[in-house]
Amino acid sequence: MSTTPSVYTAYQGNTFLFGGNAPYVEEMYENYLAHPGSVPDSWRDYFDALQHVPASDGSNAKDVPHLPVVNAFAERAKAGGTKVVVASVDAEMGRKRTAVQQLIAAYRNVGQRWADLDPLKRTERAAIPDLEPSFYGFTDADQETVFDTSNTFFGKNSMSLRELLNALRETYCGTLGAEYMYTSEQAEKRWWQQKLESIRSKPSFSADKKKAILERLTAAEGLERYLHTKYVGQKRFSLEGGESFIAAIEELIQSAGAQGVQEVVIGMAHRGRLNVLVNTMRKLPADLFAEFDHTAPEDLPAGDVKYHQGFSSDVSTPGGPVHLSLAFNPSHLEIVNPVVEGSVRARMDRRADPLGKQVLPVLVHGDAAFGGQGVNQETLALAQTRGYSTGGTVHIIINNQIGFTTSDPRDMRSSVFCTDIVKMVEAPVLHVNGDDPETVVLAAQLALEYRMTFRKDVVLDIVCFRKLGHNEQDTPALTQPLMYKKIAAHPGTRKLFADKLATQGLGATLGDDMVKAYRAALDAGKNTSECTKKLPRTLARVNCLPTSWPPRDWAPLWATTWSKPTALRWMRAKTPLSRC
Ligand SMILES: Cc1ncc(C[n+]2csc(CCOP(=O)(O)OP(=O)(O)O)c2C)c(N)n1
Repeated sequence: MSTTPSVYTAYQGNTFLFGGNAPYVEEMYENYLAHPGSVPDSWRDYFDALQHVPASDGSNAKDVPHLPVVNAFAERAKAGGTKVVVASVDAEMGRKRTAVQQLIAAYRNVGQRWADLDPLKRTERAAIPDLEPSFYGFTDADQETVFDTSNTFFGKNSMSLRELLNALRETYCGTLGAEYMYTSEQAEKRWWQQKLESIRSKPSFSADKKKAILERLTAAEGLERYLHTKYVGQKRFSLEGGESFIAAIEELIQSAGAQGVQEVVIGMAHRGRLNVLVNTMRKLPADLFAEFDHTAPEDLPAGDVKYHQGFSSDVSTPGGPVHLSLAFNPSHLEIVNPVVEGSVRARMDRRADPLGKQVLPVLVHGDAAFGGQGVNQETLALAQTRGYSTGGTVHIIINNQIGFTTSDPRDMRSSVFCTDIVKMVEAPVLHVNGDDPETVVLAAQLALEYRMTFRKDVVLDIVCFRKLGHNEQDTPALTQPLMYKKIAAHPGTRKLFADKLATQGLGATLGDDMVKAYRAALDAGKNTSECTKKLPRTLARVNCLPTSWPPRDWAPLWATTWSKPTALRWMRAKTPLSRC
């Protein structure tokens, strides 16, 4: 084949096509020419591209499979016709090599459906035929056969079928189930394969990091339990069962700060909001308690106002202080999301930061609301547009597997995952078992790294459970007796993780000591870690204007009047705002 210099240059790095791999690639090319669908997607894309390279005689002639031609000569030779010598083609071995590539592709494509994601283990997982070697005709006799694995990132160019299967199952079917193969960007697919396969989707954190994760879980659980006993029956939309979320968002903010992000704008609904206020944004517990006690300087009206207020603070990160803004939100689930995106875009424009290197939107969703509210599809549709892009949003789903009182997957939605709407923009999704907090934190790191590298949306789906009712006035054991029987028997994510660290020798009393320390801090109305700067309460303030920014001329708007009373006056009338 003759190639133009640019094509030659493009293929120059493909050394994997040569040497010992050449016969294998040739066989796969034969298969492709006969049945394009029989080879893995990545190879099909590659061979498709070859079809546009002109033939060596400059004509438009297309390649045809050689194997039938070779076989025809062999048949003629056997029949005593023309005497020819043919190369021995081990067709069965060739078929197996192709099958191994199909097996690898199957794990990358649908491994997440067999992943160990549900802490409650509520349903039997349906078998997935294409993840089984027998589907491709492999038997036990093939387990020790060594195949080429240079197309993977397991660190070996060849592995036995047994070794390869273990690696694939660890990477794609453990407590992290990744979905990324639907992206049309080859570079992104390879990026995910490299990230996941090179570590087999397993975190390897230091003892201090593990302790820090346990501390966040302790804070998350500790606040909920404290409020539960102190303000009996008052609504707080408990996060219990989903404590890993607090570890994940902390990781996101700390890593974002380390990578140069200066502002994080968060949109979220009721679930876990008080926890984010105190444990993530470092609102003083004493201020929160004052709201429950109705002794706050700004007495809040009845209803769910605590769950609608915004907040701002600056928290310390390895890269310096990061400004956090939690957007005010109404009861209408998910509707705050485009507002957050608009706020982020405005901050990017003001900072002259067109790629969103300094400002990060984080949207926190419920599993039922995420796919159910069309505003998410509309917001996703704007995600990569020139006028509205925010350089990629990190979405976190607190997937407690229930929406109010609907918990049976057959009644909840028609798609496999609650995140499936993001496939409209090919956003990758990391589903992760909330009972494995270290992997949740690893997934948060990967999600952020993807967002900072490719400037696109990414989803972290934390599969967890809801320990209590929808709110504290709901008795879920009546409406979901089976689910809540399992939940009642669950010791709690914090306890499981504390026990795990104890068995690793990190301290038999570590967990209990942290519980006591957190409780003592709450008794004193304090946080266990302070923010660097407390900003005026309830003011979702936009600060840090660069001095170069020209002052806006507001004079033409001075005469503007409103015919209706303002929201503030309406709030002061103590009208309950919602039932949420
Ligand atoms: C647009 C809208 N529809 C319905 C409701 C009523 N509502 C409040 S919470 C809720 C269930 C939400 O479930 P999920 O998204 O899974 O979040 P969770 O409460 O389980 O964290 C519903 C239907 C609402 N507040 N807003």
